[in-house]
Amino acid sequence: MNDYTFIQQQDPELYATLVGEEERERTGVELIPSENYVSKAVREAAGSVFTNKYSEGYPGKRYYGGQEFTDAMERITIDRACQLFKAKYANVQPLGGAAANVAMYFALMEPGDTVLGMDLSHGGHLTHGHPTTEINKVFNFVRYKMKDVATGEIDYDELRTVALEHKPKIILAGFSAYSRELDYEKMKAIADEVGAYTVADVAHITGLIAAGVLKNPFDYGFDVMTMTTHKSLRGPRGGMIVVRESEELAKRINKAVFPGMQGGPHMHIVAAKGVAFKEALDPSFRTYAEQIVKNAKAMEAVFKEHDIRLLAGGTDNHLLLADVYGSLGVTGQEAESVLDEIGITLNKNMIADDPRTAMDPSGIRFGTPAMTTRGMQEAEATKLAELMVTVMKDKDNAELKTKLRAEVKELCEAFPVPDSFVS
Ligand code: DSN
Repeated sequence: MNDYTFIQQQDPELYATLVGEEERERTGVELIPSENYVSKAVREAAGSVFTNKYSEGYPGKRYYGGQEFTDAMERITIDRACQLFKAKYANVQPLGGAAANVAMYFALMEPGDTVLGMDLSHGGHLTHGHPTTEINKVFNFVRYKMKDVATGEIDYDELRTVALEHKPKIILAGFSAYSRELDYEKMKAIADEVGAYTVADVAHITGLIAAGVLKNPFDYGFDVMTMTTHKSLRGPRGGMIVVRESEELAKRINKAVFPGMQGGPHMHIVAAKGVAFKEALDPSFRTYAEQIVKNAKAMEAVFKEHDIRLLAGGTDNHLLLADVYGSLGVTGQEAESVLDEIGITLNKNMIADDPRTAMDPSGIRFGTPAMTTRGMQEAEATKLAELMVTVMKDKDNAELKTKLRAEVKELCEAFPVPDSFVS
């Protein structure tokens, strides 16, 4: 069953952890909205000989020799990235989403300049300037929020007022715990009014944008998108920056990534990105992305039936945020733990204006990219949501948990993770 013959022989200690993780992923349902299962082809590329190579620079302009195949491979990956996101330029070297955002900030701004981004407590991300981050010492971050937590509508009037007052260099759209579409057109109009760049951090919704299921910020004139490649896009763990059309911005971004922030790019991961992008360009990927949203809607329906408060009133994308403490008296940590016990993995999460703490908040965040990769559809999404609600309502019932654990295992056996996604 395993691909780890050599590790098994030479390193039994580490091998045991790989076997454990294989088993965990095989027998449990992954509902962390930022996780997914990649194809065997992506894993082959990620474990390939490109890991041996130093390739500082960009195709045709490297600092070391021996780049015939790395150049060809990176060019293929860049071309595919541009096709997926309707971009003219792409930098496929950022090591992750945080690295991509930091490089983007330095490319577009001078220290002390201002970014207007979504408040973390309303769904934004740490790298959008949370006070605990290093980047917060370099740039000035001001924030926008939802106007109405019940609908998720962003307060665009307030966003404009803050923009006029603080004159940000960047208006940053994007989130890691928000379930509605954004009005990119309005944000772009406000950015034009104050002379700001428009950047969308689309890390969570990359796959949905690439498939055309959610709006592409570039269709509304946004300048840049930053992202990760391992979430709904179903690629290897890594980051990327794409530029709609400005060569000047693309050059500044390339300089900021290397030599500005990073050393040798991880060429095995760049190759794996290329493989994943080809999969995402296949027409079957659109069907997958549509199903992600249908499955999230099916889960939404169950939570609503049980009167469990959903932040933003529901979802337009792949994720949901539920106020389990307010609705069921179960904390986010308790919910995460009890769901873990029955083989459903998700994460506790702060909700907007949460009275509790980050380590034991009021909410849970869950989503459908990974379960949809296994071929699960609305019936399975509904069943999973019902299992979740049942166990959260009776979290100390050991007999019930044993029964539900068996049901989750059975579901997983019926929907194994496929090796390949292209026919
Ligand atoms: N850690 C990722 C997430 O789960 O949303 C983003 O940073």
